[in-house]
Amino acid sequence: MNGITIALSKGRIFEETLPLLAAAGIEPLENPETSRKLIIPTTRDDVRVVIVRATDAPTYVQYGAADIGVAGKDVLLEHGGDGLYQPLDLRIAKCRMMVAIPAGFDYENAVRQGARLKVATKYINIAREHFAAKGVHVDLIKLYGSMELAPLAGLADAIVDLVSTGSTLKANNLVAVEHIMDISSRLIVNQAALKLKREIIVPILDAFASVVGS
Ligand code: PRT
Ligand code: MG
Repeated sequence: MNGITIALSKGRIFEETLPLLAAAGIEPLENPETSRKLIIPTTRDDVRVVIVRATDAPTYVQYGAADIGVAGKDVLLEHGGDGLYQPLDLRIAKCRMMVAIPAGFDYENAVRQGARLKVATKYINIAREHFAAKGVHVDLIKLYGSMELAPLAGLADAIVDLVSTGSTLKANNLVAVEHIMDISSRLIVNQAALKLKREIIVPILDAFASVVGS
């Protein structure tokens, strides 16, 4: 196609990207929360939005199936970022990557004793680096969701997960014990598309940058 395709996941990323799109004169013509359409036209003939799983956005942009997209830093660190230009921190969908444990588990002591901990997470790369940097021995257990259940069900001693309000941890009697990093979402751009479709992509990038400020 002649125009460009933007990969977005529904939910917080879609919602929080809307004001940025608006600054570039782009308004999606359907709401992905209520529509089942996965390809959404916009008020601009030369721009369409594809709705992808949050973890798939980098893959669509990497292979050029989408020209630009939005992805969390968590997702980008796990993906590796191959073939992606990441020009802008959009400062949206903010949260923190944390280590959390069941209330009452003496994590500090276990670490001090050199115990081998079982840690459940969707974020294997981030967790591996974090514990390696601390010199803590861990067995990582890959999960695809509901990490909070793992310690309660006896699958793991600790989890590595995203926390925003903290209410999910609290509701499951878990406490955050380590802050690994702050997370926000970034604009990702296919490197070939940036060259071939410069005249469309660069003004959108500038419009986003003007909203985000510096
Ligand atoms: O939900 P789904 O399985 O479809 O996919 P997803 O979770 O990958 O997508 P989505 O839309 O939920 O998340 C997209 C991006 O939003 C993530 O990649 C993060 O960069 C960012 N983000 C910001 C968050 C959160 N805040 C967040 N709170 N992603 C997930 N959560 C989850 C967290 O994993 C935990 O289960 O919310 C729960 C904790 O929330 P609080 O408010 O109770 O602390
Ligand atoms: Mg989610």
